[in-house]
Order: sequence, then C-alpha cells, then structure tokens
Amino acid sequence: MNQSNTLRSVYRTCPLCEATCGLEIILKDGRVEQIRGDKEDVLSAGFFCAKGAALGELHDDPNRLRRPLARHAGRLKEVSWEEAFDLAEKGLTPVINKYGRDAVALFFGNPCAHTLSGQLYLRPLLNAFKSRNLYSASTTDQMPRHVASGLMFGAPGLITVPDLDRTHYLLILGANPFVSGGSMCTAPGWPRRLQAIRERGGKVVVVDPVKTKTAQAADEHHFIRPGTDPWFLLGIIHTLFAENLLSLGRAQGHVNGLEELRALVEPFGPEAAARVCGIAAPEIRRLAREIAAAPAGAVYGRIGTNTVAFGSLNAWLIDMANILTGNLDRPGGVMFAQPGHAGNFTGPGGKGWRPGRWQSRVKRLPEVMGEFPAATLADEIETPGEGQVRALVVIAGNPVVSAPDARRLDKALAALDFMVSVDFYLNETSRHAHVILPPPGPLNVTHSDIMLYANAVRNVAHFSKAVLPPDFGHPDKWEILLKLALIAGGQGSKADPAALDDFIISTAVSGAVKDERSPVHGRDPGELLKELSPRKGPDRMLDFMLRTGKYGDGFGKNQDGLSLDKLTANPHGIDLGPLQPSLPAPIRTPSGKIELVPLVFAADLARLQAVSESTAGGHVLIGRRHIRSCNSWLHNIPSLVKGSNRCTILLHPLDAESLGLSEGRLARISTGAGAVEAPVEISADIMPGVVSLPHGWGHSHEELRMSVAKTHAGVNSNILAEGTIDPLSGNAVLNGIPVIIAAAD
Ligand SMILES: Nc1nc2c(c(=O)[nH]1)N[C@H]1C(S)=C(S)[C@@H](COP(=O)(O)OP(=O)(O)OC[C@H]3O[C@@H](n4cnc5c(=O)[nH]c(N)nc54)[C@H](O)[C@@H]3O)O[C@H]1N2
Ligand SMILES: Nc1nc2c(c(=O)[nH]1)N[C@H]1C(S)=C(S)[C@@H](COP(=O)(O)OP(=O)(O)OC[C@H]3O[C@@H](n4cnc5c(=O)[nH]c(N)nc54)[C@H](O)[C@@H]3O)O[C@H]1N2
Ligand code: SF4
Ligand SMILES: [Mo]
Repeated sequence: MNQSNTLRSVYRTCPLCEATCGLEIILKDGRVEQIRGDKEDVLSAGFFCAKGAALGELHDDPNRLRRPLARHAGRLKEVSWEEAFDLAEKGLTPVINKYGRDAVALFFGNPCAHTLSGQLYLRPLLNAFKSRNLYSASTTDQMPRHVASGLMFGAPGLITVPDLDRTHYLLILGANPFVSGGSMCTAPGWPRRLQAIRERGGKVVVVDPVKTKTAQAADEHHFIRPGTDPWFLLGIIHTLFAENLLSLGRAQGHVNGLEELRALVEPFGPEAAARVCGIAAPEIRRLAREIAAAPAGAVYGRIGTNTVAFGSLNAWLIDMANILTGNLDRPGGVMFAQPGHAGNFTGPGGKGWRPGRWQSRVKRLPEVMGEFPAATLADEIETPGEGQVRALVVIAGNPVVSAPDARRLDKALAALDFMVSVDFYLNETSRHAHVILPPPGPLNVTHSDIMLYANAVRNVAHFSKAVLPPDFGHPDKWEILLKLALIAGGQGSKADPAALDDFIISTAVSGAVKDERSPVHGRDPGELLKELSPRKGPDRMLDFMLRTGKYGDGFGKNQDGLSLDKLTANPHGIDLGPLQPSLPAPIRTPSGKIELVPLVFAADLARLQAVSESTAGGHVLIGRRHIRSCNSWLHNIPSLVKGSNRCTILLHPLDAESLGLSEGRLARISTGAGAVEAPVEISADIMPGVVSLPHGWGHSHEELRMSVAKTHAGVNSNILAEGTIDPLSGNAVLNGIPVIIAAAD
C-alpha cells in the first residue's frame, strides 16, 4: 500500500494564543505527523508559530493526564471518572453545607477563554455554585480594559480594536505582538500586517521599556519608565487640546464631557510628562501632532499598560487619545468587531455598567464584573471568620505561578479543606488538589474562538471539528464542567450532564422566541430544538448563536445565513468582511453617549499626581514573553524548551556594571514579598534602571508530574510581586515593581 494513502489533512484553529491561526494538521494512522499553517485560513493565511506546530507533541505528551487523580493517604493516584466525581461531591458538599456557598472559591484560568466549553459553560457553573468568591486570570491581565469600556461605553466587553489592515499610524504601548501573537486585537501575522502599514506609507511607533522584536521592526521606538504611561498619554491629550488638534470624527454628537476633560488634563502638559516618563516633551508633542494628522491612526496598549498601578487610567487615556483624534469607529482607527456569532448592537442607551455591587470580605475590595482580584485570594483563604474560603475549584489555571505573591498563595492553597483542579497537568497549582479532573486533549475537542473574534481585525466565523476521537470513556470538557455544576447544585455526582445541557439550551431558545429583536421571535421552541438536534453541548449552543446572530440563517429566514453546518463545510473559516462603523449603536450608557470623564478616572488623576515620582531611583522589574512559552504551561514540550535558559534576569550594561554583575552570574532579586535567583543576561535593549524576568517558570517542586519542565525549572517571578493592585479594576501590578538586585554569592 502506498504510504501517502494514509496521510490525511484536517484544518483547525490553534487554541494556544489570541492570534487564532488556522493550522493544517497532517495525520498518519491516527497520529499527528506534521502541523503547518493553513494557507487558506481566512484570517491567518498560512501564518503560525512554533507553539502551534507543537500541538501534536502536546497531545502526545506522556505527562499529560488522561485519567483523573485523587489524593489517597497524601498522594495523588489514578482513579476512575466515577470515583473522581464522587470524591469531588464528598469534598465540596460538606463545605457548602457547613460554611455556606461563599466558602467555595472558583478560579478560572486563561485557557478558559481558549476553549469552546470554557467560553460557553462557565456561566452555568457559576450559577450552580452561587459563590461570591470568583477569581480569574482577568485580574492579572486585562481587567482595566473592561473597566474603561464599562464606564465609558456602558459595556465592559466592548473593546476598541485597532484596525491594523487599514491604519496609517499605529502607536503601540506595552505590547510585543511579534512575540505574544497580539492580545485584545486578534490578528494572526502581526509582522506582515505591520510591514504592510509601512508599505502603504504609514508609520509604526512603539513605546516600551525594552526595544522588543516589535520595536525593532517599527519606525520608531521610545523607552518609557515602567508604570508612567498615564503621564505620556496625558501629555499627548494635553497637546491635542493645547494645539487645537481635536476632531471627534464619527464620535461627534455621541460624547459627554469634552470640556471637563479639557480642564482635567490642564495640569498634565508634556513637560510634566517628560519629567516622569522619560520621553522628551518635544517628542510627545510631535507624536500627538502625527497621530492627529494621520488619515487614520490607532493607539493600542496591552499588558505593559494593564498590569500596572494605573492600568485603568491607561485604558481610559488610550481611548481618549483615539476619540479626540477622530479615530474611534473610523476605518483604520479603532473599531468594534461584530463576528459571526454576535447579535446586532442594541443601543444607543442601556443600563450602563458599574463595579462595586459587593465587596470582598477581608480587604473590602469591590467586585469588578463579578470577580474579586486574584491578588486577594490568599487573604480570603487565610483570614478566619464567617465566609472564609475553605475550598477551591480551579478551572484551567495555575495561579501559584501566574498570580502575585506566589509563595503566599502556594501556602494558602495547602491549607484548604478541599480543592478540585480541572487540568491536564499535575503542576504547581494542581498539586494542591484533592481531585484533578483532566479535560480531553487539545485535539480531542471541537473548537471556536468566539470570544477572541469579538476583538478581531476582521469579522469572521470559524469552527473546528475534533481532530482525533477522545479516549474511550473520557468525558468532554463541557460534561466535566456540568458535572461540577450538578454537584454544586445538590443534584449529586451521578446526575446526568446531558439533562442539564438540554435545560440550558431550552432556556436559551425560550428566551429568544420571546425576544422581539430575535429573528426567531414567536417561533415554536420545540421546532427550533428539533432543528438543533442531534448536536449537544457547546456545538449546539454555538449553532443556536450563529443562526440567531447578525449573519445567521434565522432558522430558515435567510437561507444563505450562517449555521454550524455551513461553518463545518468551510474549514478555513468564513470571512464576513472588514470592521464596519457602528456608532452609536454599541453604546450602552444610560445617556446613550460615550462618557468621556467617568468620575473615578477624574479622581484617579489625583492619585497619579500624588505617587508620580515615588519610584525614582532603584531598579524596577518588568516581565517578558518568549515565542515558545505560553504563560506557565508549555514548558513540558521538548521542542518548546530546547536551547539556552530563558528564565534570566535581563539588565542594561550600565546596571550590570554598577552592580558588579557579569553575564551568566547568578543574581538575587528581592522585594518585600520574597526573593529569587536567576542568571544575568546583559543587553542594551533594556532601559537603564529596568530589569526583566519572564513569568511562568519555577517548575521545581518534586511532586510535579512534568518531567521535561522540571529539567528547565527556572524561577517563579511572581514570588516578587507583592500583591498590590490597580484599585479601579483590582488588577495585579505585575510590571514596574521596585526590586533590590545583588550578586547571589
Ligand atoms: N509576572 C507576570 N505574571 C503574569 C503575567 C505577566 O505578564 N507577568 N501575565 C498574566 C496573564 S496575561 C495571564 S492570562 C495569566 C495566566 O494565568 P493562568 O491562567 O492561571 O495560568 P496559565 O499558565 O495560563 O495556566 C493555564 C493552566 O490551564 C491548563 N490548561 C491548558 N489547556 C487547558 C484546557 O483546555 N482545559 C483545562 N481545564 N486546562 C487547561 C494548563 O495545564 C495550566 O495549568 O498569567 C498572568 N501572570
Ligand atoms: N509566546 C507567548 N505568547 C503569548 C503569551 C505567552 O506567555 N507567550 N501569553 C498570552 C497572554 S495570556 C497574553 S495576555 C498576551 C499578552 O500580549 P502582550 O500584551 O503583547 O504581552 P507582552 O509580550 O508581555 O508585552 C508587554 C510589553 O510591555 C512592556 N512593558 C512592561 N511594563 C511597561 C510599562 O509600564 N509601559 C509600557 N509602555 N510598556 C511596558 C514589556 O517590556 C513588554 O514588551 O500574550 C499572549 N500570547
Ligand atoms: S501565533 Fe498563537 S495561534 Fe498562531 S500558531 Fe502560534 S500559538 Fe497558535
Ligand atoms: Mo493573558
């Protein structure tokens, strides 16, 4: 038999980062032979990276858990699924019964946003647990962005996406998309998209304490002192007012508070900004003029502007810069996406949004989008009293490595009465679990990045079938989540998740037929449910969303419209065109206008002034990413960890000299929270006074079942983060941390 007869290509979106690259997966006899970019993918057109190419290795990783583990006499041992769910019930139920629902905390990690089940089935889980102790990776990441959108636009999920493919001017702050793949701006292939901006006569400027790969490819790079972006942005906005460069463009007539804003920024001119941020005043003025003069331009900020003490202020000021230059809702400016599964915008006007509907028990921190800061989880576990957290359910998260004050959180988890981890690795966090429930492998499930398409540079729809069948008897991800929901709801571990799933879809269908804006208004729910069968779980829910969405087939109303059948028949995705101007329909504030000056931001400017120069002197720590890492969890893949040690402390030659540190020597980095030791790497690409250590490492505990990662352990940089937060969003401060550095010996 000809060998090539056994080769078969299937297409799938990579679930590892926000770029959502289309992959061509070549299978041979039921195993992954090779993975490469799908040239026909509507969004990525062949672009991919080493991580996507390693999905087969991840699938085959012998350390990836295939069966549940449960703690017996202190050790984690394999058990059957039935026993695992039974033990989860026996552990969780007494805690709920004795101490109440808030005694069980939930932590949702980053991959929840990268799986279809995570995107669609966390809500029913939350509804079942009814605990106020909800935590997630969002408060170590993008929560400031949601706060700004919530207060300005009335909708925390409404994200201004830089329209990369049509812009003429891109100002990037605190993001390194050449390495990260881009975030809150889904655009596979940033290098070629930025090259295209330059080829059409546009300009790319990067503001970052490091001359990153992205900065190296840009027209201009400016070093900035970590944490001082609000000053820089205020300097830009001040210039727009002072030099009469304002133009609201499509936002004209849809904003409130322009004159208040003018008065507020008055004390924050470019000279004041330059003293704090380190970028000269004439440069700030020039950049402001350039953005204002560009036919279309976008200011884009990410992790380096979010995970800092003024993260929310940054997110707000970035949008202000876009709005005041007429770039909001303009092709080539920043726009709102409307992907395949989305409905029509229903504004202008709505209930608006506010945080702080309830407070955390120990530090009285406001909830934001129903969550408390990850930085306060240890407080809630360690502090005795009514409402103390005694059990924890972690879904796809590794907070012991990803959250601040990591050593303390590590200790706190060890003190819990009971913990469940839904995770396919026995890692730093799941080692504390009493039960580990592994989801199926990354190629065993269906996939669609619906959340990420809401931040994409084109409107798209995409669905990937499972590449390989799940192992016999392995429940799907959604079944695991609904089993936990049934346990929390008191129905018990033997109850059938399929019945709960039927209830969930029936509720959604009944809601839609009663909604006058829905294309299925007035239809018979039973008939619609019949049309959705025999699909189950998130596939059925996605089909329903697609068909009732903006581009949907409306269950017969629009024959050419979207449905899951149609997406399945188009494995490279369906392109729904470039982003469309939409103002004022997306605005959900009570006034129906964009609120330029929400009160909390005005007040936060006073805080900014008060702390302005307090970090002067000393060294400040920032993080960095590597193209072959994905936060904490791909270090067990040989092709992704090979090569030299990446967990090094990066310093400028001047700092190395003054500290007496040479390349390769071990340095000790310490803060009030703890200390770590890492080898020194010297580079003139980092700003003097700034040092950088990547997060996601520290795989040294002997209990871990990650044999490759253990031999490339590195250190956990979040041992150094003291748990301070941006008070508006509760987001952890992970960049711009004052540290003390010395030779380790
Ligand atoms: N110092 C510093 N700290 C940071 C950051 C930083 O820049 N600097 N970045 C922050 C950011 S942006 C983020 S998003 C967080 C991430 O924080 P976390 O989400 O807590 O951490 P991850 O390392 O992404 O861990 C993901 C876990 O999910 C598991 N997993 C992977 N796929 C699946 C799946 O399909 N299902 C299930 N159930 N489990 C799965 C992995 O094995 C791993 O244990 O880290 C934050 N921490
Ligand atoms: N390869 C890889 N890709 C990833 C991930 C990964 O771990 N590895 N993680 C994924 C996740 S969860 C996310 S959220 C995204 C994040 O995607 P990005 O936001 O692009 O994240 P980073 O690459 O960390 O880039 C942050 C940049 O901010 C700079 N910076 C630090 N402090 C400041 C500051 O105060 N001001 C300014 N202006 N800049 C500052 C840093 O030097 C760095 O270059 O990446 C995703 N993609
Ligand atoms: S850039 Fe991101 S989505 Fe694309 S292949 Fe790499 S990890 Fe996957
Ligand atoms: Mo993230």
